[in-house]
Amino acid sequence: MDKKQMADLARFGGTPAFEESLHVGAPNLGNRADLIDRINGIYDRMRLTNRGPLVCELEEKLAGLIGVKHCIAMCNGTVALEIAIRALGMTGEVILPSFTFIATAHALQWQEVTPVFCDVEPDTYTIDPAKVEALITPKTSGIIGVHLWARACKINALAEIASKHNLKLLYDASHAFSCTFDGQMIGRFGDAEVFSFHATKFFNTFEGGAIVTNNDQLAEKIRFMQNFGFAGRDRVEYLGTNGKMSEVSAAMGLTSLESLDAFIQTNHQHYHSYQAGLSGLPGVRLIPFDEGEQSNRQYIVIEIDENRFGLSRDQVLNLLESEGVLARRYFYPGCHRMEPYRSYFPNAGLLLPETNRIAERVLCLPTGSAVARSDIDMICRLMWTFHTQSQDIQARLTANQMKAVLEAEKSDESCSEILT
Ligand code: T4K
Repeated sequence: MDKKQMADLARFGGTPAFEESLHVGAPNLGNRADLIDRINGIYDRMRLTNRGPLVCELEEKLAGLIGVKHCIAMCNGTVALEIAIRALGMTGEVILPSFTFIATAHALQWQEVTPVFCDVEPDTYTIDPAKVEALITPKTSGIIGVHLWARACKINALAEIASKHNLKLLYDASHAFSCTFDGQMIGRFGDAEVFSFHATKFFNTFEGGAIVTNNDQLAEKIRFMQNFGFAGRDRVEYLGTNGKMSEVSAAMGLTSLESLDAFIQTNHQHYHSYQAGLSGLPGVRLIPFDEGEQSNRQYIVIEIDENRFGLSRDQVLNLLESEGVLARRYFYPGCHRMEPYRSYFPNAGLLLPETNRIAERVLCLPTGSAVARSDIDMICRLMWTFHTQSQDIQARLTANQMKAVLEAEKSDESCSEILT
């Protein structure tokens, strides 16, 4: 199907390009038979959770892959963040980017630690080290950097600030499993790093996550805290919670690990297909990856310049949705414009100009093994048509809006006629 004219677009009466919707976050699935074999083993052993053999095996494999001393598998990334924050003794205020998934901020607020939102820098869209120091107060206990969309933060600069001010440094590496910074695996930096292995991540354990660290004492504390604080059968040493990963999740993780290279290869191919298909398209920038680093490329992110493209990011989102492409505005509108932070800090946005700017411009497109090369070619062709037809589209959308306003006014008038 080639959609060249405005009338071909689903928004204006054409047939949608995709009968079945394409998602950002459709899971990558490993070998079904291998997963079922592992689940059969769980049945036979009758060991379902509480650090069973599959969890231990997964932890060992992940620690080996990353090159860290300790990997503690968790029930999800959010609880992993909460436990890491508590185990590190973060209190008072912690500086983090607003441009992240809401879980990063909630993990602090949930423990009554105040998230202090820092702006992001324009090249990596990660926390801007140049703006961190100005936010440090006597109450600041730490910094959380987020390796957004699998692109590392400015790790060296953050480490320097943390060390100078004696702050804890935690990384939310939810997007960055199997990526490198300066040739070293993400997971080795800061006091600890946290991964998410949620179903929507390129490597998943259904739900899951992990904390990795080289600090022996911290690792021990985290292990206790994820198991209600138990340090022995009848001995509780810390305030703890239940953050354990189940055996079935570990079975999925071990199975996913066996396909890790294939998942990454597919993401790389998809990235290059998008690169080729969108090359030269005015007003669209595909967020680049450092070719010198290893990256999972699990997010395909485009930035749309409305003036050059002819349509706003939200108009593109809407047109794509009509075609069955469920693109996502990760992470619009920024944590500071979501509750409870919007009410707590109504003026936070004044210090976040870059966050506000990019939150209006970025869009994540489908990738991963559920997406075919031909799907990407179609998405790119649609993007070209949106651009070439943008003037007509704008005119039609404006006319539709006017019509809707007039109709609403008319129905208001007839209502007041009835009432009088
Ligand atoms: N820090 C950062 C920086 C994060 O990005 C995240 C999570 C966390 C911390 C917290 O980690 P976890 O506690 O989640 O482990 C999704 C994920 O739920 C979330 O894990 C992820 N980040 C975030 C970026 O995306 P939603 O609400 O956008 O997901 P949802 O349910 O709309 O799923 C996206 C699409 O994926 C759906 O349209 C359909 C498809 N999908 C989803 C699931 C769950 C499937 O096809 N199959 C599935 O099983 O948050």
